[in-house]
Formats: sequence, C-alpha cells, structure tokens
Amino acid sequence: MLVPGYPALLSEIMADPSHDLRPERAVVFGHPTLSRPVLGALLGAEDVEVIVVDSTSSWPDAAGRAALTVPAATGDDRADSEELAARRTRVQAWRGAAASAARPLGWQVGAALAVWNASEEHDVLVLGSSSLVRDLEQHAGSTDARVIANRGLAGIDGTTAMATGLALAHRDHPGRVRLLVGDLTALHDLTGLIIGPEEQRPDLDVVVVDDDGGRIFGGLEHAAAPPALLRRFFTTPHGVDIAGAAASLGARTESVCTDELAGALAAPSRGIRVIVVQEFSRRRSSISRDGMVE
Ligand SMILES: Cc1ncc(C[n+]2csc(CCOP(=O)(O)OP(=O)(O)O)c2C)c(N)n1
Repeated sequence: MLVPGYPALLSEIMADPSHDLRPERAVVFGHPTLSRPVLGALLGAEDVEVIVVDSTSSWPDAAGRAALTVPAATGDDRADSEELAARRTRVQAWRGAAASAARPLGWQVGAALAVWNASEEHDVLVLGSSSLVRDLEQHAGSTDARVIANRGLAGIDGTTAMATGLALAHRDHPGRVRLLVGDLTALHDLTGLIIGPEEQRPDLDVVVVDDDGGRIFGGLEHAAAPPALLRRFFTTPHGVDIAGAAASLGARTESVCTDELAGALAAPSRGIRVIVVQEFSRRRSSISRDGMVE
C-alpha cells in the first residue's frame, strides 16, 4: 500500500508506542532515504523488526538493525487479508483527519508543487537535496514524469551539472527537463550553468526557490543551536541576486513569485533558463529598488 504524506504519519506513530498504526516490521528495498522519520524513527525503533531485501553480499543496513536479509521478496496472499484492509481504512481515516487539520502551505511548498504539477509524462524532473524534496514527499500526489533525486547521497554539489547532463541525454526524446533546487544548492553549483562554446547546449529549466538560505536547517536538529550560530553556520543567508549571477554565466533568467510560476513553466523555452522564485513581498521590493519589472 502506497502511503502519500507518509513522513507526517511516521513521525506521529513512531512517537507513540501504542499507536494503532504502529508497524511491527519494516521491509527495506534498496538504499533507504536519509529522512529522519524513516532512518531514525522507523528503522531505529526497538520494537520494529527490520528485514532487508537484497541479493548481493553488500546489503544496505542503514540503521544497523537488520534482523534478516533475504535475496528476494515473494508475494503471498496476505495482501487480501482482513487485517491489511482494516489498516488501509485506518490510514485513510488518518489522512482525512490530517487534511482537515492542515495549516496553509508555505510559498516554497506552493512553488515545489507548481513544478511537480507542470511535470507530465515524458518529462524529467530533477530534485535537489533540501526542504523541497521533503515538501514533495509530504504533499505531492503521483506523477507520470520521471523523477530523479540523489536522495540517500544527498550532496548539494554537482546538482546543476547532473541536470544539464540529463538534459543533454534527453535531447532527442519528447518532454522537458526541469531542475528544482533551493538557493544554496543553486549557488553551490552555479558554474554548472556554463556551457563551453564548442559544447552542445541542453534545454533545461532550472527553478530556484530563493528564500535566502537553507530552510531545511530550521527543521533539523541544527535548529536547537543559538540563533546567531544557526544563521552563521547553517542557514547562511547570503542576499545574492541569483538571477543576475545566472545571467552573467549565460543563462536566460526570469524572476517570479509562486503564483506566476505555473505560467512561466508553461511557456516554451529553449536552452538553459533559470527561473528564480521568491516570496511575493521580497520580489516586489527588488522590483521597486530597480524601478522596473524584470
Ligand atoms: C556538499 C554538501 N554540503 C553541504 C550539505 C548540507 N546541506 C544539505 S541541504 C543544504 C542546503 C539547503 O538549502 P537550499 O538549497 O537553499 O534549500 P532549502 O532547504 O532552503 O529548500 C546543505 C548545505 C550537503 N548536503 N552537501
């Protein structure tokens, strides 16, 4: 059973040992994500038996708790059991309650969902490592697009270069290639936008959700640090004009707010285009400073 919005569900049930949806067993296929709710809370829980499915001798046991490794999983008839049906009903009830208690989503989540919803069959969507991939993990539905993320490796280095390589590989295929990254990830690999004069030019939309620093650290254990330390060493606001910097490297650029993003994404585009998304108020102030709309 696929559980959309699973991170919030996992956080809730793993904090409550008597929760009626608490799992007895986790079956791991491939390398698990680095997400705390999965790696620490679920695979690290004493009362959850971890079974790793892997046919090689170097199986990933990320939490070091595998009770058993098996070369392959075979189906059995438990998929039709009453217990599974009852669990499905309880998960659906939880999702309904969570949806009605949900707070409005932030503008960054709105931007991530706009990119997700613009992605269709034949499109490729590359996700950087940041809050945005977690936003989509929590809030996005299913998609027919091909989604690629270095989740589990999780370095922010080389993300733009990886996306330009994927865009080049996709050149003779239908569909568009898009990269969705935060501003720190974009800045880390901005020179990945440079295409040498004798090289092929990829068609790639780079969507940068610019909230001036690493939002992700506000939701991790780093947030317990004194605010000045958190800011200086982790969230690292920078004030860089990313559209200006990208333009100087040869990319076409656009600056939008979340409400304008779907329209920008739908417009036809060739070559590398960098779309910088900022909160409405911040974008307006940069426009009035410059005295013109970019
Ligand atoms: C090479 C490398 N350095 C540092 C990190 C730690 N790190 C994880 S996400 C991130 C940046 C997050 O900021 P941003 O890209 O702006 O995304 P946001 O969380 O704001 O959406 C950093 C520095 C990393 N994953 N890889």
